[in-house]
Amino acid sequence: MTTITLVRGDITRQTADAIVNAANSSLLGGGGVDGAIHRRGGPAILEDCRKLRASHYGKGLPTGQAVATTAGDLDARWVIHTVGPVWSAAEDRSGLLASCYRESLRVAEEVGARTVAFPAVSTGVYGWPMDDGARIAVETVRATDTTVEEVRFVLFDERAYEAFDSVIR
Ligand code: AR6
Repeated sequence: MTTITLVRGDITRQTADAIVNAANSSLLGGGGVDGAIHRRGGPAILEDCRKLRASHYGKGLPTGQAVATTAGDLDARWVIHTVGPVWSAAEDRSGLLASCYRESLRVAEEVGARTVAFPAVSTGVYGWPMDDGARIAVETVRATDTTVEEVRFVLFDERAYEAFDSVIR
C-alpha cells in the first residue's frame, strides 16, 4: 500500500529518496520547480541531464515520460524529471498528465526509491487548472501498483494544498 501525504512548502527542502522535477523536454532547466531544483541541487544535475541529451534523449524527453538523474546537493538520492503537458482548452491532454505520475513512479521503482516527493506537475507555467491537476495526480497515484511506500505531494501555496486536500478526503 502506498501512503499519500500532503505537505505545504518548497520541494527542494524535502528529504526523500526521489524528488520529482516538473521539467521541460530540453531537460536543460527552466523556471518554477525546475529552476529551484537546479539552483539548490547544483551543477551535477545539469551535467547528468546533458549526458542524457547526448545519449538516449537526443531530441529531448517526450511529454508524459520520466527519467532519473543524481539529486546533486538535494537531500535525496535521485531527481526524477518528468515533462507535463501544457494545458489546452481545445484538446484533452489529461492522459499525458496521468502518464507523468505513472512513469515517475515506474522510474522510482526501477531505481529503488521508497519515498517520492512530487510537485503539482503542469499547474504552474504550463497552466493546468489546479483542481483538475490535483484530481489527476491523486487518482493516478491511487490507481498505480507500485513498490513506492510514500508519495508526498509538496504544494507551494495554500490554494494548491487545499485542492489536493479536498481530493484526498
Ligand atoms: N516547490 C514546490 N512547488 C513549487 C515550487 C517549489 N519550489 N515552485 C513552484 N511550485 P511549474 P509546470 C509549484 O511552473 O507547470 C519550468 O520552466 C507551482 O506553484 O514549476 O509543469 C520548466 O522548465 C505549480 O503549482 O511547472 C517547464 O518549462 C507547480 O509547482 C515548465 O516550467 C508546477 O509549476 C513546466 O511547467
